[in-house]
Amino acid sequence: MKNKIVLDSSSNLREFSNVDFASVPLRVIAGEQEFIDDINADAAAMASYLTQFNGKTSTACPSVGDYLEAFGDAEHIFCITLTSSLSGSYHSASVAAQTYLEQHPNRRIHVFDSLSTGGEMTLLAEKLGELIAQGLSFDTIVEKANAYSKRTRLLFSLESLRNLANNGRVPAAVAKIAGILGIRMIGKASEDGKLQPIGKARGEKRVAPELFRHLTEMGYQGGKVRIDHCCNPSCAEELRSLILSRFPAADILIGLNGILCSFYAEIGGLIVGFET
Ligand code: X90
Repeated sequence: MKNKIVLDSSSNLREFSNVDFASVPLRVIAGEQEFIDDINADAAAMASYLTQFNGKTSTACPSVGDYLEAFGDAEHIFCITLTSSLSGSYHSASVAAQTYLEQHPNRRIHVFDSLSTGGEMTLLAEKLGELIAQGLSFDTIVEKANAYSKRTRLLFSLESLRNLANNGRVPAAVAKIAGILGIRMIGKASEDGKLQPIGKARGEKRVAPELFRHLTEMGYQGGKVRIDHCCNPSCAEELRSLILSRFPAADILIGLNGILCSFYAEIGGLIVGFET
């Protein structure tokens, strides 16, 4: 059986080992300039370009056609999207899945709404990879993956809410409470896939300790952690050290935010997916 795992690029996952894989890019648009969130994209360069750019910026999710192209000719497709509460990516993927099944009635496809982004999507993809390797049936894989996704969470620290607020991805009231500029906000993905502020970190030095405190309060017990950052390796490393000092066997990977996540989490932002 030809299996394929398809994620949109908000997962920050760029390659995958044991299963055929595709990342479907979102885009950031700044005036005439378009930044496509593909494997070659330089998020740090975009972030520094945007600090000089005063015009209107926006983002775009993948189209139905983009997803159909990514599905290719696989027989069993497992697709994971950015939360449907903040993006049309899940909708595009779902319409593409319907079209695909009309064209290929004997194939199977499941679209997971991650209700999240970044490392929490990556963890689900890794779990799918394991379940596929075990040779389980399509329906069993979907069932076990859904159960697993109830045991993962997402935390993040954002340099500001500017791009999220300007693009209507957080309500004005939330942005106001957090303060739009100049405050590092700690937040989590809520149960319904929205951004939920849970605290502020006053000063860069407080970010990793605050993230670690929330991680344990949210039920982390030493399992997997997937940390992605934009231009902030020291904060990511500090979080890793804090986790390892309490949980020496923790499986922690540090990666880079792509174009989409770097746009919304901004320079310095961290996105952390973990198991509870
Ligand atoms: O144009 C589009 O369809 C993309 C819109 C994306 C909006 C949210 C992206 C979030 C990126 C920032 C912090 C994490 C918030 C996650 C809440 C579930 C990362």
